[in-house]
Amino acid sequence: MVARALAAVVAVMAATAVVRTALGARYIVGAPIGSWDLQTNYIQWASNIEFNVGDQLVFNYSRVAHNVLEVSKADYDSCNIFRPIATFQTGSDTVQLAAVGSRYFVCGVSGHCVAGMKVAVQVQAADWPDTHTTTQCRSFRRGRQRVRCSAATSVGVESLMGVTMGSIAVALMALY
Ligand SMILES: [Cu+2]
Repeated sequence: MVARALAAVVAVMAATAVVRTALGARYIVGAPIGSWDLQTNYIQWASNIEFNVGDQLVFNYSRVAHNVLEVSKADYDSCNIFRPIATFQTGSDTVQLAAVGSRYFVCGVSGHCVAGMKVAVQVQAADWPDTHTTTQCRSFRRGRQRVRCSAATSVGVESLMGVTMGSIAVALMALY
């Protein structure tokens, strides 16, 4: 019975880990005070957020008034809008932050970048613990059914699962 319960827990935790790796945070550029416009201070906006790999930027704006160009650092600094790395112009554009490093975006409408419509984000490695002491549990029967747990150190996303499973197993142990 405990083994079946643990198997269910393992399945649930595995599913959760996949979802959490696939879905990062979603940041609407300029929100909550502003959006992608000529009024928002994007240096201030970005300074309040820690961007991680797997997160998304969403640019919401009027497509008749603005657009979004991803540019190099040099073109971001000089507001050169003539050699974009990527162009977005739907009015609601999602940009994946898929790798560690800096990303630079400007509005490509003449004069808007110079007026401050530019945002730079520094993307860091996702917040997974690199190493973690995890607890592994197995059920066994000696007189009555119990769960035995042992500690181990492991690496990566699985370690987070291990910690959560361990704490749930401890909670299960308390039931027996
Ligand atoms: Cu603009």
